[in-house]
Amino acid sequence: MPRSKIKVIVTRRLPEPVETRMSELFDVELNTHDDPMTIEQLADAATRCDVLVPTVTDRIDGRVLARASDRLRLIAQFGAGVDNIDVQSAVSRGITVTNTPGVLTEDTADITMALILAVPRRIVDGVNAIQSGAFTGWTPTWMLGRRLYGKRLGIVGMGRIGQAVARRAKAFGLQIHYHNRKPIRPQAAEALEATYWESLDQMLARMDIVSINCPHTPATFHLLSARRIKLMKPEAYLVNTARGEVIDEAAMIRALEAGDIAGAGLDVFENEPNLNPRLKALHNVVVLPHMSSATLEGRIDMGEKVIINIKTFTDGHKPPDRVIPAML
Ligand code: 8YV
Repeated sequence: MPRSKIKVIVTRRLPEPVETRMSELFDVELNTHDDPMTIEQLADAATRCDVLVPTVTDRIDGRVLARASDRLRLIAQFGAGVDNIDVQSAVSRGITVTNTPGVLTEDTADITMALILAVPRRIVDGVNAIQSGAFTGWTPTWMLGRRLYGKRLGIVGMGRIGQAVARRAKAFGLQIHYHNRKPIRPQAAEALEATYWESLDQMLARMDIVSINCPHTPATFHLLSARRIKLMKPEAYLVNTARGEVIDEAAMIRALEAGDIAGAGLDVFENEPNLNPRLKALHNVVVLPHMSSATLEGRIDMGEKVIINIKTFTDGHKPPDRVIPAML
């Protein structure tokens, strides 16, 4: 691919240094208004570029890919998760897909830990009490939450982010348990004093806090099903900074309303950006607007990764962050 002719379409606004660098390197079309693209606009973009740079808000499904021209060779996702892209269908059309793993690990783990703290320790309740004027003085029985120290944290998905959560949680005195497709390296497990559960069901039944840190794939859709949520202890908390689709949201809301679980800290939802209003009404739930990886540094690093993936690909090499369908 001759470099001067590489046409790149970016679907959303990216941090200024990233857009500037892309403009220097490629014939780039930016979305200066930052309006999410419709299916029609995405399909049109797929006919006009060599490289498409989408984000989580763009659904690159079979319909869009069916209309892509042969010119489209690379989809360089700005994001770690690729569940918005039909990767199988892209790859079968000879389109390479890349993502940006690794650079949002620590930021995402920070917000996960913040939610693990916020829900049992009622941090948002406390802020609300101040703002509504309900704080009329300290009493021994007011604002009681639940202690973290010594409790069991069950991490579902012990990849980079899961392990980064585990490192933080261990420092807070939580006992680390995890469920994963396979156990992590023995040295890593030893350092974290982490217990591997082959059976997710058995782990869920014994945890005080469950944190979802696995990607959303066909295999993890509603992994926390109504049946599995029922296995959790009534005093357990659920935290999700991965993807809303990993939890059966309706079943989780029912469990929260019925007191079958004690609370939830959620950064992601099944039908973003639409939030089920019942979630907002629950006092034992802290909701955030999909912001776990939202740091300036992280977004710039993500942009760097996208640029490296595009450059290596267009220079005729395998880009470092290729997404292989068999790995999903
Ligand atoms: C990103 C995310 O902001 O990268 C991911 O998988 O969930 C987010 O934190 C978003 O995906 C950008 O596309």
